[in-house]
Amino acid sequence: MKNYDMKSYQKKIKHEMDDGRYQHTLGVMYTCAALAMRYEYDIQKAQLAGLLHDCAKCIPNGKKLKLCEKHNIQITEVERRNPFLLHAKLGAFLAMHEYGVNDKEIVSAILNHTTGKPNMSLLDKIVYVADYIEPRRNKAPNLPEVRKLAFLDLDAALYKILSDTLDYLDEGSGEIDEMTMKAYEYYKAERQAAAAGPDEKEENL
Ligand code: DGI
Ligand code: FE
Ligand code: FE
Repeated sequence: MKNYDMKSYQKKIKHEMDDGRYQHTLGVMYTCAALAMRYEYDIQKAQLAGLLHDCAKCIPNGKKLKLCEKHNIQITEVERRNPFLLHAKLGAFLAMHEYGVNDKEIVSAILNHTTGKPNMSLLDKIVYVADYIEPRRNKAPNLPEVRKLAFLDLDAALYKILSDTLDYLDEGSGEIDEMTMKAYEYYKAERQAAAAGPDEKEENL
């Protein structure tokens, strides 16, 4: 894989965000590296995905909508009502066009880091989980449990985060994006099938 100049990416991204967001970004970057070590993924690629995952986060919401329209990035009804969600799609676009990242796995991980999606790649999962558990995070419920789980069973951690996120949204904290629900349903079914074991799975066919 290509050798990325991490220092210059860090310098560039620092200028695009406030300090709190930059500290979160560094936390995600190093947590991605740790998960990559644990699950045998390319460490540098995981770090770069973590470093860039929120590159569009600090763009004001009105500008996010305008930039998506300008670059023909599809905006769903839910995204129009909750423009912050667009920082994932816009971030993936900017990673390619502003940061010159062509690696499809990195772009996909940025694209899917907020809602998740069905059938995520290993890097998608690493970034999604790292974003939730990085050291500076302190609001989510069950953080100590999810942090430990992330290093024991990545899919179990992913499912727990999806489930806790939906609970949080259900309490009235936000409108549920279709992709968040699809991701949750997909991993719920996958975990049920795995728990049932191969025999029962065939019986259910
Ligand atoms: O950008 P970050 O804050 O680091 O993290 P993120 O991109 O994962 O965004 C986290 C927020 O996104 C968190 O408050 C939960 C929210 N979220 C995830 N899925 C959905 C959602 N918000 C809404 N309204 N709908 C969703 O489906
Ligand atoms: Fe984000
Ligand atoms: Fe983030």
